[in-house]
Amino acid sequence: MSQSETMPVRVETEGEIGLICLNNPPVNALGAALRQGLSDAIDTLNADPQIRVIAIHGEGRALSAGADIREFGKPPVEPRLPDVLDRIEASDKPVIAVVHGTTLGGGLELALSCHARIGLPGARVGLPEVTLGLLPGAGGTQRLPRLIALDKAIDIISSGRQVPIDEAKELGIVDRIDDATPREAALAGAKAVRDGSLPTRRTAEISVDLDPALIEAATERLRKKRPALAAPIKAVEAVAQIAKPFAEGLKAERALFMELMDSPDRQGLIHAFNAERAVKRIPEAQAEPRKIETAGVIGGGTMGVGIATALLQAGIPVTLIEMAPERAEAAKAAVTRNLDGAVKRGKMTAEGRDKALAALTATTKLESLAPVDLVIEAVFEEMSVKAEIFGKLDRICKAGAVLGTNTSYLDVNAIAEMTSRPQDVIGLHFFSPAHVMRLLEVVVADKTAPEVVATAWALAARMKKVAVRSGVCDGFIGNRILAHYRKAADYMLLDGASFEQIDRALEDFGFAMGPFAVGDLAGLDIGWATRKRKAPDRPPEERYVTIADRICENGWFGRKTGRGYYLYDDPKTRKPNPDAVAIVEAERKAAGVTPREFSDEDITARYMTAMISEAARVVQEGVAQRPVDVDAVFLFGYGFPRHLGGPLNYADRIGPKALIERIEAYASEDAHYWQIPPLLRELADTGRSFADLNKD
Ligand code: 3H9
Repeated sequence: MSQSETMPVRVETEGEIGLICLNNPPVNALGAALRQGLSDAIDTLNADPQIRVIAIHGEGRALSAGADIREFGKPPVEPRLPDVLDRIEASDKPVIAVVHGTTLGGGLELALSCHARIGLPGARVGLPEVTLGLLPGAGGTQRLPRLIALDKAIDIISSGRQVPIDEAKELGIVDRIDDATPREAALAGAKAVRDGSLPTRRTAEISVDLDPALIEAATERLRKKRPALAAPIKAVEAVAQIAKPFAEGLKAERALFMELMDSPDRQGLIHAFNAERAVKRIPEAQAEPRKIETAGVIGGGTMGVGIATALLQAGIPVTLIEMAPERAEAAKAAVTRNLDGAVKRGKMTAEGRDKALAALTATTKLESLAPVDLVIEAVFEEMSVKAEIFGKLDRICKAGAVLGTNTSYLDVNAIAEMTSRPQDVIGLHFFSPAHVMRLLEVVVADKTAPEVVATAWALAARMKKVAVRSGVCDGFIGNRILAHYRKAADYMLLDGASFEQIDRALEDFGFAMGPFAVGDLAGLDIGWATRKRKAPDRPPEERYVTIADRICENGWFGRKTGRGYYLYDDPKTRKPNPDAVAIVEAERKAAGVTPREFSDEDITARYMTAMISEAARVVQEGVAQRPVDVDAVFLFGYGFPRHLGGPLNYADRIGPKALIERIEAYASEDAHYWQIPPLLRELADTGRSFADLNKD
């Protein structure tokens, strides 16, 4: 017997075996129709007197990636997943599950509710709910600790990590591993149950001892490590409910799950998950990408070395160009160090590193780039230097080669015009360190060909990076917005807040580092050079804070010089640099400012409002396609706190009306800086949100 191919659940019988196949592409998410189908299938097979064993398996990529995320935040639809899983566990006939692909969340909870589990090679299992601001809400916190050691269960549930199937077997999550197709494994497993060679049991009936010390230690560790995140701590609290009878434990888990479902962090984290996927939707998605088999990188500085490392890690041979032989050698040594680091961190095997290094050529001859499919220029950020290089590339490179520039501010249209083939030129803006940071801002110039844009997305996928489409403007999406809100921090510093307080307030808010500490880390000379470049265009009415320039004039560029805003005698500590504090005081005096107090709330409100204001302009001008593209840039390139979902997702929490009120209040101090972006006004007038714009 077989049902329609389009049903999310198919039932088949073979003699005494009933097979239930989940078929809900792309990842067998456990949406309402699938839950109903699964529940009906269990009932049907239980009622069939011929059937003795039931086996559940999945079609496609995995058994199931869990609950359907798209249903979250909407009114619940029956049957609820926990009820369906209880029904499976209570089945009179033994039910087994075959775990293949990446089986996560509710998908693993489904397997845990079965009476035995078979894993396939290459499968991974996990309960990633905490990464979405939730906890396993369909029995995962009650069943996993019954099946495996409590400390291991706490680790898996509170970290959300994916467990390779061999480890899952060792821990006892699956009973055996079978090298077969999911359907074959389901049939073989069911036969083994029938023959008695695969024992079955109900997980809920396994007795368990709670060790409160493990719960306390895990809670304490999570409080220290990630104080801003509620979900992992609540997940451990749910695990502690195993001390109660199973049904009561499930009830308590449900209550904690629903509490998290209502939290704004859950909404922010799921937005972040969706943002990574939404940025793939670009107008050029249908264009055929060009083949990239070899690449050239021009420039052996930090960026060039990072980009070369990332390309090599993606399996693309690289020719790296430097000006002098010793600089080419130094660049090669730096790539080697990066790859060694990747081996150390378990990101790459030693053989992989050797293969990558064999695919690297470092040379001074630009002509070596004649045969490559892609060039990424990463030289000094100066238009005349870039212009010369692109003129040469135009003469050297083969027809159809993609010519990328890693500029972080300069006009990609102007760079493209240095060649006779502007259609092949594109901005590929990596973030430092380029082999670690996930963001790739792809700057599409006026004449960039659609297939060149599509090539950038294909390349990003190979490099496991998140590509975001940006139009041309000074600084593109990220650095343009940064340049604006960074000024808000400088204004607060001049007006009376200390750089230490500003950093701490923003770190408490959720940023990994405050703006002054970030400046010290990145090198204060970088911002200094940009300010000097932009000085001629600075409007006379703009307030200009000179503190950073004074610090740089002393040769204090941050960590690399041992001092900046902070002192770095001991690399682990950060103490305010008393000379920087003196400069702040002197500049306040020189500007005639009487310092005033700022509360931490005021600091974050001003900083975030400035960020949102410029982000709204970037969306309105079409530099970013949608608000979600801005969010992705900040989540994957600027360390924006993931649970806050990105600047414009966070803006919806505050609302356009409240943001406008803030700007109006701040404008009484500085009407040039604090202007209401027209898009914000439009949203306030029409009652719409940035989330609505993402759907347009
Ligand atoms: C949960 O289970 C709660 C329960 O404890 C309790 C309930 C009561 N739902 O990532 P990809 C879509 S919470 C809906 O590009 P990959 C995804 O958006 C859930 N859709 O592929 C994309 O759509 P599009 C716990 C989902 O191979 C498409 O599938 N589970 C879901 O790189 C392909 O995805 C998780 O947190 C979903 N659950 O990676 C797992 N999952 O094509 C979340 C994916 O329109 N998922 N989609 O852009 C993942 O981590 C990855 O998607 C996975 C595949 C590793 C599975």
